[in-house]
Amino acid sequence: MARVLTVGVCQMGPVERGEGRAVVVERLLAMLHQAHAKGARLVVFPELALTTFFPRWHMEDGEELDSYFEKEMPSNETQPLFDVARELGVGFYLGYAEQFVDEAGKRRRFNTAVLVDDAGAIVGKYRKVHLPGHYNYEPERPWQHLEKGYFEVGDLGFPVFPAMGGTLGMCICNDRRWPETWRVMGLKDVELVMLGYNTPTGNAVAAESPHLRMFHNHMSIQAGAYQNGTWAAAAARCGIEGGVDMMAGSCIVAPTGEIVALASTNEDEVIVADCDLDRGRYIKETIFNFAEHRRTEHYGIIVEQTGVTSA
Ligand code: CDT
Repeated sequence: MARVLTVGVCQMGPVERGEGRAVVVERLLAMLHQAHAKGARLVVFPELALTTFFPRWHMEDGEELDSYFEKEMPSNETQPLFDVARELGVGFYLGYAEQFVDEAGKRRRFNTAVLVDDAGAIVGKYRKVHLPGHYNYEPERPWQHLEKGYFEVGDLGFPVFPAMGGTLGMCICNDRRWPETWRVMGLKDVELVMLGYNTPTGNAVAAESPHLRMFHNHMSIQAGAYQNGTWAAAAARCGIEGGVDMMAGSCIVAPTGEIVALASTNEDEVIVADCDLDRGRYIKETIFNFAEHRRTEHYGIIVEQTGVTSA
C-alpha cells in the first residue's frame, strides 16, 4: 500500500523590520488552517519565519539584534502554532533564529529549524550548516547578508527523523545549493527534505538575472531530490521586504526531480501535494543504488579539502 503523506508548503510575503511575532504567528496559523483544509498533514514554513530576514541589516550586537532571536521554543508567542498543530493533527517545519546559553555560560546563536509532529511535539532540530554572506558591514553592498556574523555554523550535522510515517530531513536555504547536504541525508535513506529560503531576486555583488536565480533555486532542489530519490518541499519568503525583492517559487518536488506543486503568487500562499513516500524507492534501488554504485575510494578529496587546488 502506498505511504502517502500530504504535504503543504506555506509561502510568506514580507514581514517588516520590527514587526511583532503575534501578527506573524496569526499569518502562519491562517496558512496552517488552509493547508489542513486542503488535506495536508505536514506543512513547511520559511527560514527565519517569525521575523523579517534581519541579516540584511547591519546591527551592532545590541537590543535590536537580540530581539530577533527566540530564547525558547515554544514560547508564549509561538505556543499557538503547537496547539493548533495538535488540534488539527498537522505537523510543521519552522525556521527561526535560536539563542541559548550553554553549560559554559556562553551565548550561542544559530539559524535553526524544528520539526513538530502532528501531536504538537518537537521531534527534530536542525541548525544551518552553509551560512552564506559575510561577517562584517560591507558599505559597497546595496543590502547586507550578515549570516556569517550573526550565526554560528550548525553543530548537529544533517540528521533525519522517523516521523509522520516517513524518514524526514531538514536543511535551510543556502544548504539546498550544496550536493553534500542532500547526499548526507540520502545516505540515511531520507524520504522528504523540508527547507525554507530567503533569497533576493537580485545578486548584491554581481550581475545575475532574476530568471537565472529562480532557475538555480529550482535546479538545486530538483537535482538534490532526484539524485537521492527523495521528495523535497521548499517554502519561500517573497515580495518586497525591507526594500529588497525576495524570490517566490515555493515548490514541492518529487523523487523523480519533477516539480509537482508550484506557488503562483508573490505573497502568502499554500500549495499542497500528495507525496507517496515510496515513490523514490525504485530510484534508490536502481540508478542511485548507493551500495552498488558509489565509489568512495575516489571521493576522499570531498571531505579532505574545502577550496579548489590547481594541477
Ligand atoms: N538565506 C540564504 O541562505 N540565502 C542565500 C542567498 C545568499 S546571497 C549572499 C541563498 O542561497 O539563497
